Amino acid sequence: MNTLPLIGHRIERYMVVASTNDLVRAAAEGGAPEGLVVTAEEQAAGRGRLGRKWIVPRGTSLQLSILLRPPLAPIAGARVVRMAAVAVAHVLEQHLHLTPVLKWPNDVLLGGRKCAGILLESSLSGDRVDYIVLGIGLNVNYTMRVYPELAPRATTLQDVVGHEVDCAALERALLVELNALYARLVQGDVLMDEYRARLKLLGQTIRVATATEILQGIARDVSDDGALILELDNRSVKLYAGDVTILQENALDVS
Ligand code: BT5
Repeated sequence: MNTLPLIGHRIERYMVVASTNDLVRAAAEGGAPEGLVVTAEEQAAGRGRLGRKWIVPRGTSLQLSILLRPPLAPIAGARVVRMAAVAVAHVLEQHLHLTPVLKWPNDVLLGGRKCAGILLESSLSGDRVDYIVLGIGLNVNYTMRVYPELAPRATTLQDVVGHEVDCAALERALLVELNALYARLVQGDVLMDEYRARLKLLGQTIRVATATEILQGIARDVSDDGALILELDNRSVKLYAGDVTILQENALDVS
């Protein structure tokens, strides 16, 4: 029986797809209502940001996409990413008693390694969001040793807890959590407290590679609209996208 109120009121499950985000996008274009969830055991062309690949062995993990039509301005996209990161973190904390850390803009880390990634793709009409496709990948029941090239910076729940985890229960908990957080989000709660509390970056000396430049400075904050506020020698900049490397952990500032 399906008792999920909005997100997950309808769940379509596939064995193999190119990308779950593509199926949700097609459904959205066809007028599907928000809350549709598409899951896959395997993605032949799972993707990350900027054309990067998301690679997971078949049948081991959570790979799902969600259709949302938030009554919010386009800037709200960053809030939806934040919501997803916080939701994954809550589930790992509450169900597995782990201590995840969030890395701006879209990663969930365990022991300094990425265990989950979030991909948001949106369609805008005028100054409103038409739809958002929220893709979430969480590495569950395999060992990252199968991907030596990823292993230095990536991990799985099995690697962290030392045994297999109930993937279906995890998915269920994630959808329940997303429903609760989404309800708050559309009522105007930007979920900053939960996000900041888990954001390792603040106060650290970091390097950020954006599409056009590489900047080095101290991560001061993240704004409501999702920008990283980076303090350079003589000014601050707001960055909306980029890849972060922590250069130095400044103990005094660790939150
Ligand atoms: C992300 O991109 O982290 C977004 C991942 C979103 C995946 C979900 S699964 C369901 C939905 N359908 C899709 O097609 N995608 C979404 P980004 O921050 O760009 O990170 C991508 C980078 O992470 C790659 O270039 C690799 O270095 C690394 N990577 C690839 N697979 C990984 C994995 N399973 N675990 C950790 N890191 C991985």
